[in-house]
This record gives sequence, C-alpha cells and structure tokens, in this order.
Amino acid sequence: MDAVRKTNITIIGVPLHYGANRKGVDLGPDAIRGANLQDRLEALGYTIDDLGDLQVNRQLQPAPEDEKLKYLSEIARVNRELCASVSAELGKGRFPLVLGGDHSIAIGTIKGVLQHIKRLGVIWFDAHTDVNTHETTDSGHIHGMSLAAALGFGHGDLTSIGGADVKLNPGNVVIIGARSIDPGERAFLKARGIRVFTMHDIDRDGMKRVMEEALDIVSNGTDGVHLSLDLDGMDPSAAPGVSTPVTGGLSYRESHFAMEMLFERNLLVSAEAVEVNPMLDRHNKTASAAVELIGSAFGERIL
Ligand code: HAR
Ligand code: MN
Ligand code: MN
Ligand code: MN
Repeated sequence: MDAVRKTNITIIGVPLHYGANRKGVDLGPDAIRGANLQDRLEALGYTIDDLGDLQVNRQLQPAPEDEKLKYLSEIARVNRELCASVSAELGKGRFPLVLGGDHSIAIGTIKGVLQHIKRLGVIWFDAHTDVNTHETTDSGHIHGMSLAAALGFGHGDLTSIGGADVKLNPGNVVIIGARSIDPGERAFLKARGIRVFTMHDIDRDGMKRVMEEALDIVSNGTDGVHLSLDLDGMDPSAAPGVSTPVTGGLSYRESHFAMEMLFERNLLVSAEAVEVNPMLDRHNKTASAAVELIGSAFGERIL
C-alpha cells in the first residue's frame, strides 16, 4: 500500500455526539469544513469528494447516569455505516478522511480500513488512551472505549463491526500525547504491550525523537498507517473547543511538527479528526487547528 491513494480524498462527516459527555461535537464536521478544509487540500493538489454527513438520530432519550454503554445501539449503527462507507472508498482507491463527531467513530473508520489493509498501523493522537471497556469505564461514554474495540476488546456490538476477527494488532499501535489514563486503562495498556508516548516522554525526549520511534513502530510489519487525530491531544490553549480538555498538552508547534514528520514518511492510508466541539470553541480556533494539522499531514510546508 502506498500514498498514491492520497491523490483522491473522500471526506465523510459523522455528526455523532452520543459517545461523548456533552453536546456540540455533533457540529464538528461542519466547523471543520467551515475552516476551509477542502480549499486547503485542493491547493496541495488533491482531488476531493465530500460525501456529506452520515445520518444520526437527533432525538434519543437521555441515557441513565449509571449506564455503562451509553447510546450503544445508535453508536453501533452509525459505526457500521461508517465502516461500510470507509471500506467502499478504499475499494475505489481513494483516501478516506473522516470528520467527527466524538472519538467513538474511530471504531467504524478503523474497521473499514481493516477490510482492505489487514496489517494496519495506527497513530492515536490524544490526551486520553480510549482503551476502556464497559467493564472498566467509570463514565459509560463509548468515546473512551474506541481503541479497545478496534483491538477486539469490549462489547460484542462494537467489536463485531466489520467482523469480530477483524482487529488491530496492539504491536502496530502507538498513542501520542497521553496525560489522562484511567486505572483500568493502565492495566490494559500494560497487558497488551501498547506503546504510549506520554507528555512526560515528549517533555524528556522531544517530539522529533518520539515521532521517529513512533513511526518506526507503526511502519514495521504493516501495509499502511491510519491517523486518529483527537484534537484534545493538543493543549487547551491551542485547541479550547473540545469536550474533555486536559491541561499540559501538545503545543501548536509540537503537533504540527509531528504531522510534518508523518507526511515525510509517506505512510498514511486514512485519517480522521475528532472531538472538535464548536459550542465550546472561540472563533472556530479548534476546527482551524484541525485543518492546519491535516494540512501538515498532507504535505503543507512553511517554505
Ligand atoms: N477515560 C475517560 C472515560 O473513559 C475519558 C474519555 C476520553 N474522552 C475523549 N476521548 N475525549 O479521548 O470516560
Ligand atoms: Mn480520544
Ligand atoms: Mn481525548
Ligand atoms: Mn509491528
């Protein structure tokens, strides 16, 4: 698999907020489009087809506070559709670029990519690690369970999307920017040997060394790499419009540099930008940051 796929990009919007703790992320796809995503990518020479948004039921009754899989059936339904759409676009030789929506949509995106690329590497850019299951979660929010589901762990309605045996290899996944990890997640990450580059690692070694190592891991024994870009990986000063901000995150420059290094290695086969919440944003700053990071990952340069 090579980056030839990148010349034709398909944008798929997923206005889903049921996996998160508050409303507003459902407005993410349009906020990102409104920050000139398409113009930006066309200026780099890509051809863009925007499929618009998947349908999401807007009228669900509030989930009970103690529910451990809040809005499971609608989240599973939307992710099955997303999986099919992503798979169809890859089948046409196109690059799927998915706009969230909360991070639960990574299940559908990744499962869709796995239909074509069995040995898939993943860069999970995030303040969180999203490896809870319904057995370890405190919140019951499925956006905190999506990486676990893509690895084959968690509720069957999530892990079965695109086939229960279709899953990521934990050795091909890296998490970058983590600084909020639940006790159950800590145990999960250790048990599966998933490489997490925390903020501590980035402080100590710098983004250059961290990305070199991360890119070696995701490219070793794989046929392509997916970028799962949770905007809360950035520091809230650079990306304030997210549902679950965590202080002490990646700076604007560190984040950009990581994306530029990713482009230089020419590994990407798919990407998604998630957790942009325009209701909590200022002047569309977070959607703009998403577009700027995507631009860098697709080859934008200062000079
Ligand atoms: N770990 C917490 C939970 O499971 C927080 C979830 C993370 N929120 C996100 N995803 N934005 O990265 O509820
Ligand atoms: Mn996340
Ligand atoms: Mn997050
Ligand atoms: Mn490997």
